[in-house]
Amino acid sequence: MHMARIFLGLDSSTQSLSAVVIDLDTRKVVYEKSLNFDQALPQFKTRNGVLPNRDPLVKHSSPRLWAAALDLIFAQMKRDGVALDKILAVSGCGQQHGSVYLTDQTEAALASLDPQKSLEENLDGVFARKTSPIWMDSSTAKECLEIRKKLGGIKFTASRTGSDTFERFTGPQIRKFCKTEPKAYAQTAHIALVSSFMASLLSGKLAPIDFGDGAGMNLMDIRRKNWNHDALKATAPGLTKKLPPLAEAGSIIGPVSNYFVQKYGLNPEARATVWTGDNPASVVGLGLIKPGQVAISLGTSDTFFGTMDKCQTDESGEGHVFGSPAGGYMTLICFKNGSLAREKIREHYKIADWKKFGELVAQTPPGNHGGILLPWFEAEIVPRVNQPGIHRFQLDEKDAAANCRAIFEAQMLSMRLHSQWMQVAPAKILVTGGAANNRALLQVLADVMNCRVERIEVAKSAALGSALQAAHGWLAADGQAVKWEKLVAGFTAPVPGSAVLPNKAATKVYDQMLDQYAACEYEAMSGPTI
Ligand code: XUL
Repeated sequence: MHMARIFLGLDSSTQSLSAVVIDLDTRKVVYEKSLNFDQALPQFKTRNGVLPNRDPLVKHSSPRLWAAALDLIFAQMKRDGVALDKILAVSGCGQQHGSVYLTDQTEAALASLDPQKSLEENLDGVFARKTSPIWMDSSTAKECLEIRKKLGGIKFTASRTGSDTFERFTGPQIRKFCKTEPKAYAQTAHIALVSSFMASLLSGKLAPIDFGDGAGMNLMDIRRKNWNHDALKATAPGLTKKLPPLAEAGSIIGPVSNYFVQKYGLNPEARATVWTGDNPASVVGLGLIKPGQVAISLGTSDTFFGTMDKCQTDESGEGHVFGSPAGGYMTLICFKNGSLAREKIREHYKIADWKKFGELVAQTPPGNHGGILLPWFEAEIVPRVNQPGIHRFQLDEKDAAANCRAIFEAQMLSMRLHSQWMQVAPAKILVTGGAANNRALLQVLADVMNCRVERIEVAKSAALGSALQAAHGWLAADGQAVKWEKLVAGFTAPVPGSAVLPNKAATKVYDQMLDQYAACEYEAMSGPTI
């Protein structure tokens, strides 16, 4: 009898743990579940997955919470009748940059997880630090400066490690821990990322860190894909011994821990594989496999994802380069003033809804008669703007329609300008997120980027990408290596009929407008708010 080929992908994100089960033969997602940390595990007292802290710059969570959530999601899958005994491999992804500090008792504890106890109980004596700094933490400005200086400035830091130093990145976080809690640092035998910590629980062994999540640490050589000794030295003493090896996402660690077999009926033959970060997993879940493929998420912040075969890094230090689970590289550029900024404009002009917003945009011509609006309601990541401010150039503040067009044109021109360093000319751009439902906005995007745009619906793209990663790793180990493109086909198709094509005349307008926009950015960043 033909055995169904079933794979499990998990996503340990900031606020929840999600599971996606795929059937490779029917090419269907057969199960999806999300477990919200605050609701399911109130004893940890997190708010939106974060522990309360008096210092607004400090954002930590609890590694015990993540372990407890893993127990809960397996119990839930068992209750829901998921065929856990048929799963061939498990992979996953975690919120990037977050770190877990483990004692020298960890290996023994992982190797003998007792199914009679909870995972949390099994981990007594394992944590050298009770809490884990996560990606929302911005308390390491000083450490960022120190590491960047030792590595020779922004350009060198970015070209070696894939990114400039950022406060949320793991290296600066480790340095701060070492400086402020030297005793606990000395007791730390192993440092894991959220992704490798979760993979360690599943495999019952200290798991490697993959090239995707490893690149979010300011510690990995982005080109050679090994630990960069200069970066390690610049960060903290004795780090070489504390980090696990690096490995490809999805590669097999070994069989799943007996704990999950005994307790939840997971297939004893199921393979535990190397996890990655949530953004690298999303790239696979969105179907971005070939070099030059691009997706834009128009969400709370706007995010630009792209794939590259050769490693290009951003000399200005604004964009990040991570390894892609599908081989090659991916970039992530995050624009903080996304839909929240659009919403501020909508509210300011008392526009009833997004449909009306789109109609107003459509009433105005591409290029907006030269009117430009820089919408930095909050300090912006790209370009680096520390001082929030709204800047208008040749734009009448009273003209609601022109302001609606202006904000979105500026956001798209900014994306085009600040993604040029990647040197990729995409054949099409996939768009996701709330604003992707608005055709008038998609037309502006297509025109500014001079590219076909298609909408893609991707709830749980990170967990789906992880399930596909599990399948890829399992097939490769089974001698059935399969091309990524073939693997993702059918799981990640754009919404039929959603294509928007660029308008040649409009594209020409934006080609000319790009320099003017860049000059406005330059002026706004050095000059007064208008
Ligand atoms: C990426 C980043 C976030 C987290 C969210 O650099 O910090 O996207 O990965 O989970």
